[in-house]
Amino acid sequence: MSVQNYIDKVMKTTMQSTPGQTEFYQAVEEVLMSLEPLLKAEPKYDEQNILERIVIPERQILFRVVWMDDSGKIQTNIGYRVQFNSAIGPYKGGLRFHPSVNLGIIKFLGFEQIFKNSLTGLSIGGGKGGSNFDPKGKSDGEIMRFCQSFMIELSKHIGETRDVPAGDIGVGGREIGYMFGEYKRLTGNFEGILTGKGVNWGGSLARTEATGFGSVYFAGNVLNKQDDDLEGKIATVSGSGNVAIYTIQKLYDMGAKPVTCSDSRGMIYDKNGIDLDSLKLIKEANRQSLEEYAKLHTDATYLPVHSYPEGTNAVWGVPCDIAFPSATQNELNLEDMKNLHKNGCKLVCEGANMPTTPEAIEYMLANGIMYGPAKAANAGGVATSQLEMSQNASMQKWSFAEVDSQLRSIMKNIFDLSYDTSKEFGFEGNLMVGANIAGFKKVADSMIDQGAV
Ligand code: NDP
Ligand code: 2IT
Repeated sequence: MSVQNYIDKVMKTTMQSTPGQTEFYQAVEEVLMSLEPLLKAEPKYDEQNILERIVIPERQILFRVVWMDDSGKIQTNIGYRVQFNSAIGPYKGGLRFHPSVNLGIIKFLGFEQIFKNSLTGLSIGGGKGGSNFDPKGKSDGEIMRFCQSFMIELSKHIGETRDVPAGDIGVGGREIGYMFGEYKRLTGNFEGILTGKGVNWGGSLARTEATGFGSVYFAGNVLNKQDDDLEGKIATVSGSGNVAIYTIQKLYDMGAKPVTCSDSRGMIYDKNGIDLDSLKLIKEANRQSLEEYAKLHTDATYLPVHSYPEGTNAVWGVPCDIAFPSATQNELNLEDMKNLHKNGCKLVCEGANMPTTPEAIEYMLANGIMYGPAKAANAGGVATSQLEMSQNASMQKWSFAEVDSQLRSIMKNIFDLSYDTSKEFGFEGNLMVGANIAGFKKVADSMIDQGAV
């Protein structure tokens, strides 16, 4: 069978056997198409049925989460944990709490996590979980009762050497704390079963900053390869959560100027550069809308989502040298990419998972815009989670500088591996192809070593 027919066959079976999982198909198709040169060079992956195996999670757990709201009413949500692949280590990946969560979303995230984790060079398998719970507008007490109920079931499936969840959209330090407390109450054990923990109780310094910092380090590596750097660059950033905030912070450290941020209700354009202290106050401390930013900074423009030009995300209409999509999946489409191109954008570096649509990726590559794909560019978060696991296992605590320096070198290694692999397979500089092949190869070879599992 030709390689293209093999890929088509696996895509078709996936779509027939798991109907309605659109985002999952999108993630699978991107990886499988990128693997073509590898599959041509090495028939063993077809002979060993690797593609058929790798698109099916080793295990997926779906459970009811029942909790009581502040008015005494019982509320019900669905909980998920998809344990996708443990060929190179225990399952590792975040938990997402957002009303849009369904099995297809968790599977796309879990699938991407397999290859991202492999690229870090560390021993971590791929997994993801979450719930369709909406944290917006909930009191602390409601968040706590939800997290406790969620952990009552999740605790049966996780463990330091089995599966170690962390944060993602809607899950930060507060939620990790409530879940960790409940796990300890249920089992009596103080164990590193989650990462992103508080620094007083087993968390790693620099984990909070790691995804955003790592994304900027990655962009720096891409530019360095072109004898360029971040100094003086104008950057647009979407989102205003964990990843966006620390992307903005590190951009300033590296001499760049971030001029936008956004949330689900609107965006801010501040030509003077986003004021980091105001952003942290509004988002981290007070969980408010970005509209508050425009009240503090009268020079800045706030644009609500309903006034964005039809079919576009207004963040990508702002002229920039580098774009950092750092909010959510499919937030940058073909029209947005055309706008970026028209305005002279040189690099798109993905802090979020799968933020760029396939048509926009195609246009970007065809028009010479450099591309830092999510699996490589945002791997600093999970890599630092593994550094947290390492510290927990050895009962050590490393300094911020020590963790940050390891993060920097991991991001450089990921860039080099992705670049060298793209070159080896005849696609020099196409980091999407390089990252997908390099991430896949290590996992697939490990699956072959371990037999029919
Ligand atoms: P947060 O919950 O801290 O922030 C998410 C941000 O994105 C918020 O500003 C939120 O706005 C916005 N957002 C979320 N969903 C949507 C949507 N459907 N439409 C518009 N805006 C939206 O999450 P993170 O910063 O942790 O995660 C951001 C992205 O980075 C996600 O794709 C995540 O998977 C990815 N990522 C996260 C890592 C981590 O370590 N946290 C690691 C690697 C990747 P609002 O508050 O209004 O909802
Ligand atoms: O998408 C991701 O890599 C994350 N949300 C972080 C996962 C982790 O285990 O730190």
